[in-house]
Amino acid sequence: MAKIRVALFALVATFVASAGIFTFWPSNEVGSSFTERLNVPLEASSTLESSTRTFDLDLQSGETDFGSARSVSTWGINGAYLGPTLRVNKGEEVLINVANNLAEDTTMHWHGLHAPAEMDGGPHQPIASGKVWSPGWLVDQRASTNWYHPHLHGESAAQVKMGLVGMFIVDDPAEAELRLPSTYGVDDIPVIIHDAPDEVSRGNAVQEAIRSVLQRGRPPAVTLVNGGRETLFEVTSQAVRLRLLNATIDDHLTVSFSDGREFKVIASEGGLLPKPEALTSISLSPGERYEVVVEFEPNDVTRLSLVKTNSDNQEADNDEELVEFRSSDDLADTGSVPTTLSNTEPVEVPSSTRVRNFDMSDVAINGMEMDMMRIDQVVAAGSTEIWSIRNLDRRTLHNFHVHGVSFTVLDIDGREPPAYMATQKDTVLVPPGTEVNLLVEFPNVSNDGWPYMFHCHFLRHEGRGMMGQYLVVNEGASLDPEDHMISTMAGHNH
Ligand SMILES: [Cu+2]
Repeated sequence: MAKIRVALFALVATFVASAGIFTFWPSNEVGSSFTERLNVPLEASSTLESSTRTFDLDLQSGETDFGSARSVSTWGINGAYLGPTLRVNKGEEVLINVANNLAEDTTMHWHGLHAPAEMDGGPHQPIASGKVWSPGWLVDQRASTNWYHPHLHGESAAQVKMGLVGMFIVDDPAEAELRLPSTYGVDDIPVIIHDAPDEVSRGNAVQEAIRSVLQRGRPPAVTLVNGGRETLFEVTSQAVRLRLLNATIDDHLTVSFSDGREFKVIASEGGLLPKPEALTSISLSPGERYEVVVEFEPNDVTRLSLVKTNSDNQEADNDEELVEFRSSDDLADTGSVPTTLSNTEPVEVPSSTRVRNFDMSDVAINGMEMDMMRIDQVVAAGSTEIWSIRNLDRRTLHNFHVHGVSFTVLDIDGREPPAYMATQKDTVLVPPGTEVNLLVEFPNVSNDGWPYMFHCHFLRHEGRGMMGQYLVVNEGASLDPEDHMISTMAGHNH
């Protein structure tokens, strides 16, 4: 082994000397230089019958050409790669028929949606190959940008990478009244930032050998936006709303524009902020979403730039530009972003609020790795608690995602978070050595027997065990996990 390493180092040294380190792969592996159009996922078709909106999703395998010489095998929803954008109105019942036409079992989780635990699509709702799963619920939450992806225990990272990712947008009248840019695909566009399938990132055999020495088996992910790399978006309006989603497996992203221009953050994961906040860059850990509005002059050009840091807190050796925005000479007037976006009540925390502690370290939470059959926490329906999350690791990045709820970030190491990060989130970064306190409002509806997940959304960690389960039970019922069972233990078959 040592001899092989020496030989490979020699090989690497030769390449470094001749080609300049890191620059020769894998960015040339995947298509173009800002000439191909940015793909905008289609809006999923649906039928509306007596206030039930029904979608049909077909999970399938296929082949996708990422612009290099060969096509690679990919998975998609209603297509070969990625999925259509689901769109529902607050107050509608949604019914989603998810047909698993893959050769493997999977699940489909509605990340950010306040669905009943039994409909949540977590590890307890597997969809066997060849089967259809049809969850339904009343959509009772604010306008917001959410997403859907598989959550099969131990397999989330791999299945997300294959392409099972789509956006899930909730609309409501209050948001519509603001007249924000909202013409889908024209001035309101999903920006799904995600990893290309491993087959693309791996590159050729020589690159693979070099990588295995330099990066100890950690494949550098090729990052795509809506399935493409270095694509072009032709701007036809004075302002464009970008719905940013970090759907990568393991990268903390900092997004900005190549010319440093300012943009306005208008919404976080759970919907509109109280007021817009002007920034020149914004960070998203895996699973996080922000909506931003960026303005253009006629004949204007800028690029969406990314800086990536992986969960080992190593910054990738690049400052990638992924989408070019190029405006025409005659831009539609989109009006300006209102100075007030929503009326969010200031948060009051009663001193009697129950506090639960979650210590994250390595791939465990409170020293325990995920056990499908173990209930970790029990909360009362309609209650509010403080969840205190600590990252005990000295170097590793973690984040914390809670299913079924939105939370307020009370403080990060005792300091107030920036306003855009404070309210209505469902995923938050917990940097090494940091304590983040969340005020979590639990669903009013109990779902005893069916747990919700909480976990690190760096999916490499989640897959190795950094996840736990909580039950929402009727007010007054025992909050002792020992007094409850998971439905699968009671013989439910699903
Ligand atoms: Cu983690």
